[in-house]
Amino acid sequence: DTWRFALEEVEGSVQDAYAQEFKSRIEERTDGEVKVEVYPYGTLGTSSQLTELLQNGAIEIAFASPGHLADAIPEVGIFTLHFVLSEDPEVNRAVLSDPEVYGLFQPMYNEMDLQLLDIIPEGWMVWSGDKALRSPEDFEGFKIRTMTSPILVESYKAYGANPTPTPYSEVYSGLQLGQIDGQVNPIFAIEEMSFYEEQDVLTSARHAQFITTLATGNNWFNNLSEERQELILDVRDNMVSWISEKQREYNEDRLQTILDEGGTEWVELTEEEREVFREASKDVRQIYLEQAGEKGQKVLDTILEKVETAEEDMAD
Ligand code: 6CS
Repeated sequence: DTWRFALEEVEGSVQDAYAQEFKSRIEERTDGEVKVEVYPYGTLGTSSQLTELLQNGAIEIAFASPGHLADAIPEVGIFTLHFVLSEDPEVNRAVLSDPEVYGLFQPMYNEMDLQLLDIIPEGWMVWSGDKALRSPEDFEGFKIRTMTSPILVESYKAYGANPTPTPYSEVYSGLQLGQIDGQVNPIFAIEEMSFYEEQDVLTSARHAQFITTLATGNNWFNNLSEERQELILDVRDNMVSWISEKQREYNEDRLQTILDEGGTEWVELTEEEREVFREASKDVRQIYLEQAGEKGQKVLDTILEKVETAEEDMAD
């Protein structure tokens, strides 16, 4: 068998690291009976197009990030909201792999002919621009590129910005041509996509992690033998801490690469500065609920509650 695995990111990315590791574990455990072919970003299309390929069975496995997927499944837009998940990666790991959280999303994926395999953080989102973005005033009229889901536009409108949703592949040229003033992504991506070359300042507000989801076609998954299904789920389980460590390493190393090269300033917001954004982001939850309805309410309540409980548990 050949399983085609498509990435929303280029070679050398966190998604690529995941896919390469997944490939080697699957191929080893099936004694080469299964071949996993990895397709980095650019070979098959935009994120939304990859989701369509999954849905119609043209590929078997792909990453589908909520920043794009919320177009089709509004409830996953929760993962693009600011200041909802914890600042503690351990807490987020516990919440995101909680069967109850996961179980809320699975039927939504199934309805869209998808099977949800995992929800994976890829690191803190960082703002890049020609200036530091320390307050909503700094965002006034700032043309920021966001991923393509409507809820993201709202997140940045709440700060007074002028958001422009575009596919990932158009960000670099947008910056170069001055069609956008800035963008937001985890550090590893800002480095490997060369966005920093066109930007003077990186601002870290720790407002949200970049979250992706790993999915397969639903029919494809359901038609696999039980043994193969269990293999996939087992490999998935065993990769949770592996990828968590990997992304931490990638983001740390690439920040160093950017700073070593010079010409880019690194700004970390203070707690007071973050608080202003936290307040400004609150109303966006209402818009999320308008877009995601009752199921969205359930998702938001469950996640907020789980984050709180997990934070208390870890503090003990
Ligand atoms: O900004 C984007 O569109 C993309 N960013 C990352 C880090 N991964 C995939 C996503 O499509």
